Amino acid sequence: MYWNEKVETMSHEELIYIQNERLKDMVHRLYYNVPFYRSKFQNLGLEPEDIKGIEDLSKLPFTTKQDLRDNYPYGIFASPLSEIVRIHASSGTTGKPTVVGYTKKDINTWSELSARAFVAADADRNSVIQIAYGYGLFTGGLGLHYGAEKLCASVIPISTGNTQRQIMLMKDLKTSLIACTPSYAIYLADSIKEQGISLEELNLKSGIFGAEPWPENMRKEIEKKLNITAHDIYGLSEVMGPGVAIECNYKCGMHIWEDHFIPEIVDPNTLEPLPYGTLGELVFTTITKEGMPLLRYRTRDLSILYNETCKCGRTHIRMERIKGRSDDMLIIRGVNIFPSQIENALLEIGEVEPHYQLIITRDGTLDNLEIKVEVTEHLFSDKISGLESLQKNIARKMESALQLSAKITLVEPNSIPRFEGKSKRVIDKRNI
Ligand code: DLL
Repeated sequence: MYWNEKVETMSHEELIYIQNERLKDMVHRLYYNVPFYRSKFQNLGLEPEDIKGIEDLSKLPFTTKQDLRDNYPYGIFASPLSEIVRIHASSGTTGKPTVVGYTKKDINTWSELSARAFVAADADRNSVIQIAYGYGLFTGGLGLHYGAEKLCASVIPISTGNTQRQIMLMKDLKTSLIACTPSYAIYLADSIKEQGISLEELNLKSGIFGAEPWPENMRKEIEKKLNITAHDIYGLSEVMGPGVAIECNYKCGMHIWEDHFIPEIVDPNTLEPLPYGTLGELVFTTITKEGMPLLRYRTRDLSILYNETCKCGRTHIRMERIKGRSDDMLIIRGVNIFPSQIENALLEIGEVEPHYQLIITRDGTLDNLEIKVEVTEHLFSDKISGLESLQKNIARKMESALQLSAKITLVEPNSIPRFEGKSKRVIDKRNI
């Protein structure tokens, strides 16, 4: 089943034709509307007319998260604010978030792509879809919500948290598709079992899970524990949020909607494009977005592209599940965290050394973050009450900087092991 059969199964030649035309339009639009891109072009001695189609893609400049940060908040927008109807934000590398804006047309496209994702996961207008991704600045909730409504399914916009209520509504309202992070899916499954609810009492058939990495054995576990078929869904706020790519029932990679995005795999060190079938960094060029189109956006996600046609009939290229990152971003309980955000927050607090260590563990299915922080010599010899209030202060600041609660452990000066002068910042014990 398809949501948009004509587009989802169109021939490679047709797709390439569409990409060529859209790319040329996009390049013109960015050159004339976004000073940031115009100066990038000028620095490369590139004119919009030099781009005749996707064979010229590698001539185009890359865009990085740092570029978004340097142009915070609206510098990369290609539409005036009067045309922007929605703003989302994701973690930046330091204090400020990465801001993205969508026009009415962008929201329509996003809804179309989310609807395609739901249908790929066997949903239709008779489905009851429980969206347990966060609604808010995070793109998961609202992004999928609009797609589910477009499909005319019945949507339960429950957002995250309150597992008791999630389970009660799932049972009473006969949810047939659940959308949440894979780790929460396992937590839900375990909680359902603990409550003595049998799977026969539920109407669950499938789920779409993403926003964080999850290995194949986790899919098996979710499918078994919930008796559903589990689909991987990928996306990122900068490009479009969920709806960039989804697995079909053959689960041999996620189809990237190539009528809207041109993917590439590049070597993260040399930035040279790599052939299909090779592991490298995923890069996206958006070819229809109006609000904040991006040329060759470096996702920092490591994956592989496969261009052989899939048995499902969809012709759009497939990406392998995310294999890791080419930077130090961590995803903890579905929240993206950069160690530099923690460093920044600590520097603002003072009284502590900028030496810290992040210890991430998985307790059953949920992630825990412990931040060990070295305090100054002077403070360490201070009264216990002083240390306690510092610890509380750090915990509060971290929660507001990261949008995630962390256990704060204050440690003696010089107690975090140093390697070549630097402390080992991250100890990830989750094994994913
Ligand atoms: O996580 C969008 C999303 C929402 C995707 C709901 C899927 C479902 P950001 O918060 O901007 O957007 O985080 C994007 O999350 O660069 C990846 O590192 C990671 N990520 C997203 N989906 C997957 C996935 C949303 N299926 C960052 N597998 C991306 C592994 C994923 N990592």
